[in-house]
Amino acid sequence: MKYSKNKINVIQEILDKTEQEVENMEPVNVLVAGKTGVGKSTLINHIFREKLADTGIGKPVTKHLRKITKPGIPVSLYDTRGLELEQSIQKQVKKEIFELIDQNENTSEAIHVAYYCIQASSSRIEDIELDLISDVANKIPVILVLTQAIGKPAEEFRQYLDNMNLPIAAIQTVLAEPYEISEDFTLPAFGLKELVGKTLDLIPKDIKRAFTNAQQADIERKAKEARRWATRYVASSFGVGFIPIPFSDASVLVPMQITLLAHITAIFGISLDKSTIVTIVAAVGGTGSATYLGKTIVANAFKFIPGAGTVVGGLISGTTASIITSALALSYIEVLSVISAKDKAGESIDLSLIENLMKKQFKKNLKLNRKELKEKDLEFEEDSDLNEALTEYNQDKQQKEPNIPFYKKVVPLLKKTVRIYKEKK
Ligand SMILES: Nc1nc2c(ncn2[C@@H]2O[C@H](COP(=O)(O)OP(=O)(O)OP(=O)(O)O)[C@@H](O)[C@H]2O)c(=O)[nH]1
Ligand SMILES: [Mg+2]
Repeated sequence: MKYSKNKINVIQEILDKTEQEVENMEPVNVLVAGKTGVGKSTLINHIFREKLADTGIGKPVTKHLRKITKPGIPVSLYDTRGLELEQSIQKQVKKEIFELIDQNENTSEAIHVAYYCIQASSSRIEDIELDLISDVANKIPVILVLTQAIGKPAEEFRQYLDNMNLPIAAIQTVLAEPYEISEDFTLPAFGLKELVGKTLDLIPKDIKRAFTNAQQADIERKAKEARRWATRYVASSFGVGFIPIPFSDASVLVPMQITLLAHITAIFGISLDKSTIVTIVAAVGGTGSATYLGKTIVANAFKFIPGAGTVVGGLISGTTASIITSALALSYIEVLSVISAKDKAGESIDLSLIENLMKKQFKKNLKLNRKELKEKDLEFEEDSDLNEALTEYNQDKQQKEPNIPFYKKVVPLLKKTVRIYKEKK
């Protein structure tokens, strides 16, 4: 291995490795078609990370097709326009779409799935759209996405389309962005997680990793994938054949920890800057130098593992190494989930809270026994650990900066006083 144990800069290594891994992922290629204004860009912005439709680089491929990409996100999107215009233009668009699909077939640019978007409230679908959908569906899997779906009419429209038995792979109603019905009632977004699930069912196996990374609608799924991999990695690194190492040489664990953190970051799909990684690593290790990191992580961990013995002169067995490394992985995944959730909500993160959270989760996860670890790997839908981590973060934030406006505290008090006064009278 190329690094020298002492000089290695752990943080930079994690960042470089992550970047390289994402770069090596074969991207998922998605065609997003539909008339103007139906909500294609809104859908893209909410399904994928970093508001891709707004912040990605859009490059015209043909007159009516645009390719959107962004470094660090393993996805290429093809956005169409012009389908609402006169027939001759519609024909042209159709031709361009077919050429795109055909030209790239069996290459790394092959389109893996198409989202055909129709506004749910339009409650009708034109023949030209039906033709296009059928023809595209002959070549690649098409998911019919009913956008801006609100209430019963959307559901009825979905049923109507269902009954048409179109040659499509799936239908999904979505509300990508919450919809404000009145000042005090907003319809929450829905359907995106389901769309992610349906997409993953349709794309080739080797592309799933890229899609999981690029999407942001289902954070639990990212966590699940990362845990599944980490559990296997830990088992294979520290299982049978692991020779106990002296504590003084705990830094031999560091290369594995770097691989672990980098790979989790790549699976997860999250753009971490240097300062965030520094914070997270510092929370468990203290510094970015390898000798130190290995020892501090282990020393920190030893304090919390029941029956692990003393640090000084002690040997680190495979079991201990695997407990420590699993705890590191799980805590890191929980923290990344919180950061992802904040990113998705467009909120900035507070690094000192992240540091606290990482410390707390690490301590907690060190105490898990092996059976609990296994169960953790199997959890999927309702992810209590991720929710807990998020609640923990939010509570700390509340405590740190109670941001309830003054009037919100005073008005209820005044109301109560008036009520009591009235009742007394
Ligand atoms: N609340 C809410 N508004 C949406 C949603 N989808 C689309 N809209 C609104 O509908 C309008 C059009 O959405 P876009 O995403 O720009 O539509 P588009 O298909 O990309 O349109 P073109 O780029 O012109 O083809 C915008 O004002 C959006 O805010 C949604 O899920 N929820
Ligand atoms: Mg658009």
